[in-house]
Amino acid sequence: MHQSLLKLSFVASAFVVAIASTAQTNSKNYVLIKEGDTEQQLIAKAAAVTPSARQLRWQKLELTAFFHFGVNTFTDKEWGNGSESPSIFNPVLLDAEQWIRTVKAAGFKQVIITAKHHDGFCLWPTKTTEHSVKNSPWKKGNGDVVKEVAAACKKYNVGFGVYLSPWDRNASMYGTDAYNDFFVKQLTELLTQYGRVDEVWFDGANGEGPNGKKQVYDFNRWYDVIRKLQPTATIAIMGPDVRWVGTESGMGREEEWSVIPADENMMKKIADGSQKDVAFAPKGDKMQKDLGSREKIKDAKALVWYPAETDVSIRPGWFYHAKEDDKVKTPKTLMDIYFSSVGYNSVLLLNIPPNKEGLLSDSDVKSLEGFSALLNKTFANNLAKGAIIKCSNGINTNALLDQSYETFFTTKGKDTVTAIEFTFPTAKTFDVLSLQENINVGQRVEKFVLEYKDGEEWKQLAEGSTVGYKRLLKFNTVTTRQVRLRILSSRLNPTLSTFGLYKLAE
Ligand code: FUL
Repeated sequence: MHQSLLKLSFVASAFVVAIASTAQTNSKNYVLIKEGDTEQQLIAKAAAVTPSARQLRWQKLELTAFFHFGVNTFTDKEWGNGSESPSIFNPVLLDAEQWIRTVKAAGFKQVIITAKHHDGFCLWPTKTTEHSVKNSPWKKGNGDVVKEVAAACKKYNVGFGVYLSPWDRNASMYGTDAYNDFFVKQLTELLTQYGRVDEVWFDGANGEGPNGKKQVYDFNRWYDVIRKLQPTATIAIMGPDVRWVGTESGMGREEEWSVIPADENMMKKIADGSQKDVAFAPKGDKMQKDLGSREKIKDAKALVWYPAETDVSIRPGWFYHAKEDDKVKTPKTLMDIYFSSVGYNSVLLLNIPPNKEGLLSDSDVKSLEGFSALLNKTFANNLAKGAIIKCSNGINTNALLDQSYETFFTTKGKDTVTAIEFTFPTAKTFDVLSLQENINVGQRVEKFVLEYKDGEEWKQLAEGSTVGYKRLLKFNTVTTRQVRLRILSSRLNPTLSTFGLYKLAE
């Protein structure tokens, strides 16, 4: 089955819950909707759901990197079947510092290494199986890829995460209860031997075991282990903190709500108070165009903060294949992906697969350099800086241009609509709008338009629905001395932390 379909079918299957922390404030990352709540009450509740501390930290990273590396790198495959000999794994020049230096220079704040992919081969010398680096010729069996990546992350102050595939095509006990114990042991090793772990990534692929049975994964138990051993780590995809955006192309959704309905099982746990701070990985189709609009939440029994992560590879495959050296995405394509992921209220997880030598290849490094040059050039200078701002019902309008995320604009009274006018000292030329809501107080904006003054007339430049942590819009280049942002609909008073206008770098 196609990987995405596998992931989807698993997402659709029933599974539940984990324990999460609350945000620093009294607000929570979930809320129960009571029978009899009016639409207004429901919308007010939705607007007050906020990210947990770990979700907030993760969202602010914006750019994270994936390293798919393992036996597939040597067999030229995407999925191994578990019968690969450890003797094929020999990345003689492996230099994790080169990986981390490269991605850090390109603006990435956190990385995730495939400690074990579906083939079951472990990149660390685990005690749980012989199928690992300890039986490979690399460093005469004394190597540990996970350790080298963790150490490089620490050295360069980059976040460190692990991908541990639930699906294991090598483990003989796969398909039985014993596999869950085996998995807990593997998790425990990863979460106790390498210092702080910032993200744990569980994929949705769930194949047949050797006994013909599908494994029932004990996710709740695994989540408990993670919360206990690494309480600040986000659990992604098949986990409660971070949701798969629903594509593997780098294309998020334009209307991206981080607050979405929770399902019935989750609600029960909220309602009976069996856990103090709960968060859930809701089941259901995550590929729909809209997951959290008024229409989508109107019958919800509970709502949860569950933000989207957009995973995509810099190459056609997830693993390195020499034949794809000339198919590395260009800096321009990576910029487009930045706009359709980070710019769509999501975090980008870009995969850059190390090659057989254990290095990031020249073509990937060049492309990343080109991407970060475009990114830095585009966003170096906010052209709205120095504007005179007018807003008849605004509070703290100066916060829009003060470059701080924490300070924010909002509206007076109970106003949910507003118009903010910016007049520049001289005409400015731009084609990008950047908006950020202050998600510390929730996600609220539902509809906005940007207009510019052409003579005496206001003309529309761009329009959008959600903003969230970050919303970027491109439009035809315009030169003007005045723009106006109109917020046409919002759940409670809208907030904005930043307002930016930029010119796309070529
Ligand atoms: C998929 C996996 O099957 C792929 O091999 C890859 O790891 C990707 C990120 O997730 O579902």
